[in-house]
Amino acid sequence: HMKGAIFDLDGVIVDTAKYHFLAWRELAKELGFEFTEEHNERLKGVSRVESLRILLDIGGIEASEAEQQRMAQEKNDRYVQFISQLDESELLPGVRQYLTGLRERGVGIALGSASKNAEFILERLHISGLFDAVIDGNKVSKAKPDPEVFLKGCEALGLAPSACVVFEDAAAGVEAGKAAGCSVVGIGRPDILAEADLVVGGLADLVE
Ligand code: B16
Ligand code: MG
Repeated sequence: HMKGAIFDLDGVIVDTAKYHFLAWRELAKELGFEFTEEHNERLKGVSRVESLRILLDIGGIEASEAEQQRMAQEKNDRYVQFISQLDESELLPGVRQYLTGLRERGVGIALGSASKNAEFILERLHISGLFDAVIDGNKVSKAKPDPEVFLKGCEALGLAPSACVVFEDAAAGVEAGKAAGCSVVGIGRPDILAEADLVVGGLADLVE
């Protein structure tokens, strides 16, 4: 019986991956190499600094700590420009209906995202009010697949992990949810999310 629900952001609530991609691709272009959508798959659910490390590795580029900080900042500035344009129309199908239904049933709702821009994105999408707690990249020190983000989500909801369900689109996130002791619903491809207890195409599939 589900008492709490913890949602990943990118890929579950909204497709921000396309904006991360555009911002990273611009940076790669400046550095003199092409960054493809296939490369971008490797960055999903991964933190900003780790994403940069992967990108530099793809480009075969070495950069000092200070240069890396500048690059991450530059990428984020571009990304923030894109997400400043977000509105409700970019909510993935079924999100508002599913979360509203959970609230009506008294289920606690939390966000569990790696993004440091999560609060801003929820505001842009006009869904901040649907969340009882927001655990994001500013509140965790260990990235998924470490369970920290979801353990903190359960704690913020005042619930045991066994009473909570995690909704995730990335393999590392599914792993993190299981490691926290939660049930996990995978959003996306069953072959990639094999560890999940259930896999659906999107939250729309769960709306009654
Ligand atoms: P930021 P999630 C993740 O969001 C994205 O999937 C990943 O591509 C991004 O690098 C990460 O957030 C950090 O985002 O640069 O905004 O702090 O899937 O954990 O909601
Ligand atoms: Mg995600």
